[in-house]
Amino acid sequence: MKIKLSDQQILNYKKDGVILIRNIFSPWIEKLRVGFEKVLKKPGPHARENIQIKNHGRFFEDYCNWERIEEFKDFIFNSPAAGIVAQTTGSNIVQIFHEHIFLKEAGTCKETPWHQDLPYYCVEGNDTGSFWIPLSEVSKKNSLKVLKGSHNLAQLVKPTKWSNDKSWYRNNENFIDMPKIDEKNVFNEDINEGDAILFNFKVLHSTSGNGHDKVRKAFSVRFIGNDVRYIDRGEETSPPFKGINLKSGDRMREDWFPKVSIN
Ligand SMILES: O=C(O)CCC(=O)C(=O)O
Repeated sequence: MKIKLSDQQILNYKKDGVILIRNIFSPWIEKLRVGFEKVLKKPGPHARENIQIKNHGRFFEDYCNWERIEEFKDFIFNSPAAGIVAQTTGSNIVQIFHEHIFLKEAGTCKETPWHQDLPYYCVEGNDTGSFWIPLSEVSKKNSLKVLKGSHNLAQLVKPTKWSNDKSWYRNNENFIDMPKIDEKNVFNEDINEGDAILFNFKVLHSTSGNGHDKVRKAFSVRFIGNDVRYIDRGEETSPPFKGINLKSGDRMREDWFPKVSIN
């Protein structure tokens, strides 16, 4: 079913790089939970545990499983998600980039550090949209925080490895250090089941630890629109997409990143 965003939502997305869309994916949550549990049971080759210290909780992530997880594939191709990204980015072509799951056990102190997604990726462009969809009860305290307007920074911020805070790349000459986070511009809202946060790949975002007494699970899914092109970052990106065989400036290949209907 096509969802029509308001002009104000589209303007806010352009201005802030983030919007909260209420009650948009309610019919899909159960299905995404089934897919999430399948990945937990049988993680893919990219699965990562970000905490190595005993009794410090668990922060698990995995990505690029949608081709083997029917529930994720169904969501990507049949939910209103791609159509929403088409509207917020003014794109007439939307492709799936990949999906990502995150799990933080109750009592896990580890934060997801402030970061932009784009510098980890092998793409550049502005017509991007990542949905963050909670699959468990989430409050303001353990929800996603986003620095509004940070998609307009003149340069990308140096990416790091979440497990040890070391630099992701050996060569960081194209990146700047993390700017000061101005709390008054931080988007941080209470979020309910079926709601989603949509954000540009360039905005700075983070989550706190999980101080709640229940596990926190979130499903992220990332789409690319009209102006997105491949970029060779000279080193392994995240996700790595080994063997992609593109040159900087090429459109992303449709056999790996299929177009998704936006109607
Ligand atoms: O859920 C988290 O802790 C991190 C989410 C995130 O960074 C993302 O969706 O890009």
